[in-house]
Amino acid sequence: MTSIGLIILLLLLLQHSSVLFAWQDYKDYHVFELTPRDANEESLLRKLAREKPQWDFLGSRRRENESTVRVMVPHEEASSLVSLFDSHQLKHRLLIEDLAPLVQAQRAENLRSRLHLQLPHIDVLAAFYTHAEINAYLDSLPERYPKRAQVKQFGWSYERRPLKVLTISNGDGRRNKPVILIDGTVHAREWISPSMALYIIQQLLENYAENQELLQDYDWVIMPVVNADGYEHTHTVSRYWRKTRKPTTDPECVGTDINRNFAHEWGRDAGSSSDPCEDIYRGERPFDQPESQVLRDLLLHYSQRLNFYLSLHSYGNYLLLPWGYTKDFPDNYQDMMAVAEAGAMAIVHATNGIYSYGSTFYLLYPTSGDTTDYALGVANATVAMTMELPAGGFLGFDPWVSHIEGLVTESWVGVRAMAVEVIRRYPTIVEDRK
Ligand code: 0X9
Ligand code: ZN
Repeated sequence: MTSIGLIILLLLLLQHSSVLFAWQDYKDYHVFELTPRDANEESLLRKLAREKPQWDFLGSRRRENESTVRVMVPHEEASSLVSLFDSHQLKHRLLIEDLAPLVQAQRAENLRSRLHLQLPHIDVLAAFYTHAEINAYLDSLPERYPKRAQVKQFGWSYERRPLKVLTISNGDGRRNKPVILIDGTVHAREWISPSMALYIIQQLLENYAENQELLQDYDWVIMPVVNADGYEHTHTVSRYWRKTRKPTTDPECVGTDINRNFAHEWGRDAGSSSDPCEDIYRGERPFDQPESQVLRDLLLHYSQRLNFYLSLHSYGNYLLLPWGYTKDFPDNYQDMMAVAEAGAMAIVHATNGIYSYGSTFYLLYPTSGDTTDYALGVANATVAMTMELPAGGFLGFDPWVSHIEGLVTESWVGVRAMAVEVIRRYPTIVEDRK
């Protein structure tokens, strides 16, 4: 082939990028379930998770009342995994031999559910939506609610997707109210997170009559998708992707964990990784990801009136407070605990759903450079929290469409109760910030 022919072929391939970036079908991916019997085995598992970044340890003990850990591996890794676990006498069993039919079934359900989509209208309970669809919906809101909804673009993702933020008010024209700032989809595969952000938007705009009190003295600022590129990647290429899509120093490994890339106690080894192939890779420098810069700018923009920052993640039924980086507690820990308690109590009354709440370091594991620690430590948030929504589907991150309604309505009870508590405790801007 001539060199011109080769260039044309390359251009054609690029145009049809699906040829280059084919959907990962997870054919013959195995999922093992492990049951650590004591604290030693638990810490051994954590160690193995760090030594084997190519094995996807899906959180340790993350489901409510769960005493097991799940690990996903391609089939060629399965025998070395089994012999390693055997050599440590770790109890394990094969749960799923081939992930492909399940991933395929969900993909089909997702495509089917979007057949009748009439943008910019979306029905939050009826499907999971792409970043572009969510943006189209956000863009339509100021026209429908001219006095109450404002959309602003705060920047671009690495792959040049516009990152949008919605501000909701009650339209009374009063400026400088305190703010509740909520973000979603810092982690790409946690699909219930953008759905939850959208549900909150719908409650505040479309169900205004019932929620007026939440907007009387407060404005709400909502960014449903922070990690736009990663999220798109989970729709088009690889369902269980977590990080961003910016290349790293390692040509083999793409992406940084936005939730380890923030400049508050960034870079501690206990809570993040310097290895670009790991899922908790912190980047080469704080804020070397454009998406982190955008969220940082948003937090700093509102820092003078940021009474409540809430980051929506999944999964695990946790209300996680700072700090993630140290076992010490922040000064206003008890106040934040009272807010978390209001949320957990409201949920247990409504549905029997059980949430644990407390510091990330104690409840979950150490994290360093995450958005919630930054919100409290640098951006002056009065209350800062990560909400780990409940598990869904077979790996926790992948609820079926039919589960969306139960998940978001339950979680709204908690978010609403926490907002009410924040508003009650801090009726105005908190001047005396730490
Ligand atoms: O590890 C994380 O980044 C979060 N969990 S997840 O499974 N969604 O990845 C938890 C971060 C919590 N950090 C703070 N609340 N500080
Ligand atoms: Zn997350």
